[in-house]
Amino acid sequence: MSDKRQRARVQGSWAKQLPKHTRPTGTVPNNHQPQSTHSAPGSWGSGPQKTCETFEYHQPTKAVRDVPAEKFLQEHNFALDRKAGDHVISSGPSGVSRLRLLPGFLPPEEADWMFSKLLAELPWSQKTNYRHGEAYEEPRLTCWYGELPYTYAQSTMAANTQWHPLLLPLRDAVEQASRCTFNSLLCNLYRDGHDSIGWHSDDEASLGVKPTIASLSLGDTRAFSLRKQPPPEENGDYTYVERIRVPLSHGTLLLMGGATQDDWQHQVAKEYHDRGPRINLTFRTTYPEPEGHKPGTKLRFTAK
Ligand SMILES: O=C(O)CCC(=O)C(=O)O
Repeated sequence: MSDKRQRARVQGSWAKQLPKHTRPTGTVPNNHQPQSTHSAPGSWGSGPQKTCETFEYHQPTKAVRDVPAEKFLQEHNFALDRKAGDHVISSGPSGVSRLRLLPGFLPPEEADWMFSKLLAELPWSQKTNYRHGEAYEEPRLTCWYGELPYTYAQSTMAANTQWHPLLLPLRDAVEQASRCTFNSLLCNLYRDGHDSIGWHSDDEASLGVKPTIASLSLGDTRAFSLRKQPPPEENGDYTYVERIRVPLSHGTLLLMGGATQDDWQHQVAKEYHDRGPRINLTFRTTYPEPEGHKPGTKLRFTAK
């Protein structure tokens, strides 16, 4: 076998020849020790030996920061401030951010029946969005109800006043529980664990200031994650921000209110094990876009 072919077999044809003298990564040469010029990397005893190298500990120049542990918000988890299901997740200059979790808002049998009807009967379709001028298909199906169109990610869902008859009593029940009124509904269908929604805030100007969003989950449980907006000095780096995870199960209602859309982002990430379909109904209130306003303009920039 030619020398070249043999090397390809042993290393993989993409492998580059190693430079003759490489220093194993992570070794910190002691400045006071002369370096041996006879080093033989990879040798365990035969051939010319290195003089003994020592390691010096250098204090990191930047303070080491801990990444805060993710908090879990569950029915039985009262670690966060709790008052009748209310969790204050932050309070700052933009106000208090609140979540309210109502597991079993729909009893299981009603939720089962509702889920199959909505899965079969809502006009689900896949929306095309734009980011930096490039089109991409949303990794989920959606449909929209409301007297006004809804624009996000540079693509508009047309106004649709033909509410499915099941959705109107459901809206009444959600309004009663939240003591808010909602004139619109964005429905999301996650067909399996590969469907998702990326980090974003529901902060389009058309949703108004400090909106309350009511989100009802049906079908398989998915993890709903929140992360805090970093302070300006972090230049958009989310490494050290607070994070919260809320498993949203069949029949659970989650209310997001106060400054949550100003100070936090949320997502439902892809999962790499089997997940069945899940429907999420997010009741909102929409307002006409302000005059001269580009539809879909965000109060703060985030991509959906
Ligand atoms: O599916 C969910 O729970 C979240 C949906 C969502 O974030 C949205 O519609 O803006």
